[in-house]
Amino acid sequence: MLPRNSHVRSQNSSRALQVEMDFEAVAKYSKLHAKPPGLTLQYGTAGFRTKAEDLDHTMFCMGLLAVLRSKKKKSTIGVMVTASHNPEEDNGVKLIDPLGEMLAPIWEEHATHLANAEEHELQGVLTDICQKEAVDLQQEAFIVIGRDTRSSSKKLSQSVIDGVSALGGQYQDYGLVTTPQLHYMVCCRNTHGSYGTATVEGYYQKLSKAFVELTMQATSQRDGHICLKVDCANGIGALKLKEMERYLPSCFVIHFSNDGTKGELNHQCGADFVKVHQKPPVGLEMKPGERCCSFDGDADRIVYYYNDPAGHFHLLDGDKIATLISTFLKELLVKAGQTLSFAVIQTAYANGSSTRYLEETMKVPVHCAKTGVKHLHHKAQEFDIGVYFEANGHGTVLFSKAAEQKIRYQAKEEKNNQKREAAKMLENTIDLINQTIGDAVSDMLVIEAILVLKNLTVQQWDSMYTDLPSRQLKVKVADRRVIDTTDAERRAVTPPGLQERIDELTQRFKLARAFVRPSGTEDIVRVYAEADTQENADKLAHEVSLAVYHIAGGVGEQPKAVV
Ligand code: 16G
Ligand code: MG
Repeated sequence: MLPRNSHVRSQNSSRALQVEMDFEAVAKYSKLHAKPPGLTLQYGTAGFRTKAEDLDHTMFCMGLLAVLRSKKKKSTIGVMVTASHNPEEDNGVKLIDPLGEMLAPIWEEHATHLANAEEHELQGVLTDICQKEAVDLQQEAFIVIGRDTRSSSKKLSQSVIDGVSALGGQYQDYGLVTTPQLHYMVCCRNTHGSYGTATVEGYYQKLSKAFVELTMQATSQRDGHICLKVDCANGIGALKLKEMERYLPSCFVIHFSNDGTKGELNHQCGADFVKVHQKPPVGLEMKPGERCCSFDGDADRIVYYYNDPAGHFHLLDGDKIATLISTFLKELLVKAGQTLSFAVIQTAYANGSSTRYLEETMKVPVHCAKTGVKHLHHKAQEFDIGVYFEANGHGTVLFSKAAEQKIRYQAKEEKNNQKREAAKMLENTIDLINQTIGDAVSDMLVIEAILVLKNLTVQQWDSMYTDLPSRQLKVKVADRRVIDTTDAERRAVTPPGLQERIDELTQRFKLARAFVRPSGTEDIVRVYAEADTQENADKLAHEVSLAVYHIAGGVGEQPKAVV
């Protein structure tokens, strides 16, 4: 219950806030970043995302909000300007919390509130956030800002800076960086350097040192060099991987495709394109057996692939990556004699074969989380070692503080040579992986190191298990919120009758599974289906799409069969 004088108190504190917050500056700057009439946006799974031309005001507001968040947490906060794998004309923004995590959910609500406030409401909303969150306005604020290579990003990041300045925050603009690099900077700054040095050089040095030390322990280095083709989606990953190349051993040969010198960002290339279309990107020539990978537009996702001698395309997605990394870590834990809790976190999109392989062959506990990094990250924190990957190639490994300490201690003090070596490899893996968020560059180095250490070809890695054929489709409905899900999005609770219909359809196929969920980034419903053959997966996906269309208020043309 509220104290009897709470009303009076809040009026007083509101007056005090007005004295301390420079509303005049906010009003002055905000006129320069006017809100487009009628625009309402929601801070979704990965922040705000829409057409770049509509985002100036939202960026300004996120600058303001970052200052309040920084004051509240007494820490550096990050603001990244990117729309990841979306087309060039889109853009987006997300805030990064103190340890490099995604923004806390309650602040996502504040973000939505603030961004949608009309000019005359801005002051009230800011005051309201400060009161609800007990923000100490005397506290200093520090913001780090980064952006991707989109033509709109520079100007939009300036709008963020205006927001930061309007509330008197200090900032450092890191300019062009990958999303995971900015997450890394935030974490470094808030751990006073213990996570690493908060510069791009610091990032390259940390990762390359760990990579060199880890691969040095390889006994059989194939023919001595690592050769990899990388599709950079014509995005920031190209710039940054090129910068990093000189920190890597010369035996690591990278062939760049879609490096931004010719093609358009994310257009027929990049991790999302390759995963969704299950085919190689344009602009990348593949000889049979050649190991290739694709980053997405802001380099926080990666998928691998190759062509077999018969010319068939094989995709190694986030599930295959999680399996490779988990196998490697589990073997090392056994060698080191460490008994740490270990789990893999997937989403409903994980291929059924991967889950079966992890649980039945590798005897690893698997958990299913809702789509979106924050959900997987959160679950992974419950274990000493939590490997999380979305099938789309976004993922990383989290080590608890206690696990990290145990491993580092053993790597130094262990008397038994074999155990000590295993602990050292675990230690290098900890340093190589970007624990703040999925990171295409870091994940790529982890994968390449494992393949060298285990002396595996990409085909051998692929043959760990065989994916069930799958299909993803989109359905347009009048209001996607009519679909509500449960059980980590694997079952629909509304609209009535939809889940029953999906169950009925699924039963008609062998090894089949299907689910639907409203997208968090687009105004559509997503459909996923897998079955024993591609034909059946396609059929099931189509049937389920029709069910969504008819039961959940489909608009436009009825979904067509997959051809
Ligand atoms: C965002 C999420 C990604 C998720 C995707 C799903 C982050 C940083 N990114 O890109 O994890 O897979 O949304 O999109 O959380 P959807 O809701 O449109 O299917
Ligand atoms: Mg991305």
